Order: sequence, then C-alpha cells, then structure tokens
Amino acid sequence: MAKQNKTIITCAVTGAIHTPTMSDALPYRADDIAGQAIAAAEAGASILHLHARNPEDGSVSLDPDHFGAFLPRIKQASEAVINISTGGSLKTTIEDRIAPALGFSPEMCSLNMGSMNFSFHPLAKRHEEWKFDWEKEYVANSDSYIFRNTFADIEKVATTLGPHQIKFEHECYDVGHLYNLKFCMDSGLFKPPVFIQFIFGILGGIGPEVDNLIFMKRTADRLFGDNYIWSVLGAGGAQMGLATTASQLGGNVRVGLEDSLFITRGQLAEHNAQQVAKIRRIIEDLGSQVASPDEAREMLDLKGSDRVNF
Ligand code: KMH
Ligand code: ZN
Repeated sequence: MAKQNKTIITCAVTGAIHTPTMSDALPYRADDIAGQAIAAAEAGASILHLHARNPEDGSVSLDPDHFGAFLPRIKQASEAVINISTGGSLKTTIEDRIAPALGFSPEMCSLNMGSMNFSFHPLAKRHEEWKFDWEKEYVANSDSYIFRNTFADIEKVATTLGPHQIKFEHECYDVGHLYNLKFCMDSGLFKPPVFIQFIFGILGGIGPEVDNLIFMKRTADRLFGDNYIWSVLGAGGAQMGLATTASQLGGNVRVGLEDSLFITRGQLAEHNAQQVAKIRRIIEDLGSQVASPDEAREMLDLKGSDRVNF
C-alpha cells in the first residue's frame, strides 16, 4: 500500500439499503441530506459518499434532479470531496447508475468490482409497521437480488466516467474482487494509485472478522504493492471496530448511516456527524490525525472541486 500519515474519513450519508422506518435519522429529503453531509464534513469527514432519495417517500432515486437538489448546497457550504454512488438500487441498469456521475462529474464516484448476492432481507423481520408502502417489499425482496457488476459493466463505468477525471472508490466485497480490479488495472482501465474500499459484513460478501481484514490487506499488498490506498467499511455492528483496526493498520475509514444506523450496540445514531465524530475521536485518541479535504485530494490525486459540474 502507499505510505500515508493521515487518515481519510469518508461518510456515506444515506445509501440504498436502509429505509425511513428503520431510523428517523436516515436523511432522504434534500435539506436533510445536505444538512447531514455538511455537518459530517464539519465533524471531520473529508469525503462525502452520496446517494439520492425520493423526497416524498425516501425510496432510492437516480433522478439527476434529486441529486441536483443537494449537491450545490453541499459544495457551497463545505470543502469536502463529493463522491457520487454508481451502485444504484435493486432494479436499475448500469446506464441509469452511471447517469448522475456523468452529469455532475464529481471528483469521485463508487465502482463496484464484482457481481454478487447483496441482501438485507433479514431486516424485513424487524418491523411490523412501515412508514411507506415500498419499504417492506424492497427489503424482503433483496433475497432474490443479484448485484450485477460484470466485467463489461465495470469497463462501461471506467470508460464513460474515467475521461472526466473522476477517481473511483473501488468497492470490494470479497477477495475475488481484488483480483477483478487487478485484471482491470493490467488491462489499462485504471491508473494508480487506486482507492480500494474493503467492505465487510454485507450478506453475500466476506464476513466482518479482523482475520478477513488482514487477508484482504495482505492480498492487496501482493497484487498492488505501493499502487493502492485502502479504506475499510464494516457494515452494521462491525462499523466502528473494523474502522478502528483499519486506522491502526495505516488505512482509511468509512462510516455513515448508509453502512450502519447505530452509534453503539443497540442505540441508533442521531445523525451521520455523530458517527464521524466518534471515529475521529478514536483515531486522535490513538495518536493519529485525520486528513483534511485538501490532504485527501493530494493523497488520492483528485482533479479538484473547481472541475465538477454543479
Ligand atoms: N452500500 C455499501 C455496502 C455504492 O454506493 O456503489 C457499498 C456502496 C455501493 O456504497
Ligand atoms: Zn453507496
């Protein structure tokens, strides 16, 4: 891995897994997404990973107008790097998934590095009453969902968005995804240093054990040498523990309500910034420093916020 002195905190503000019934804190209106994103940046997040939601019912949206309702406000109020998801949701094509990043040309966007089961159906059993009609079916039906990210899809994202100097957050949910990334790099699709998000604890991906984190990192060291920068996302209850371990091993971290609705076992987070403040406190208490947005830009070789399209 590339040597680094400071820790980048990414905050993933709302995502496409959780639904409004699961937590009142999950933002889905533009005001709330913008407000929580700005507060997360003030608390120490240098990258904001963003999905859009339909403001009427909180369902996942790829409508550029829904992104356009919060992106300029966040940019105006914060220096943070904006990263737009290309993950989509249960029923979206790769073209729909690319469209928001293509239109807004952010400094970063996500790129999922393999097809897989991606399920959160067990969450459907936790609630009797739902705030909105779509929620229960959306969550329950994720047991039949294949998260499609074929080599052709990956190439399409790379060749459509790469020319806009958008840096990818390579989402790797299992060790095979690192080999997919290596293959793509060897084919010339991505330039080093690549930014790899090691993801643990999604049902369908590798589990959230420290052994697996070490395994992923060792494998990435072998495949990419100094040509990569890494970060860790632990889903659900694994969030803070794995982020702490990653930061101690010289990696970067991702928190946010997309990945976990909790601040500690059994207690819902009040907002995204609470999770950012907690991991920042841990990182600093253990003797490291968090990277500012401009330091993150330098580490990741980003194009700069003056070259986005919002
Ligand atoms: N929801 C995370 C586990 C994306 O947006 O492209 C992974 C993610 C995918 O953030
Ligand atoms: Zn995401």
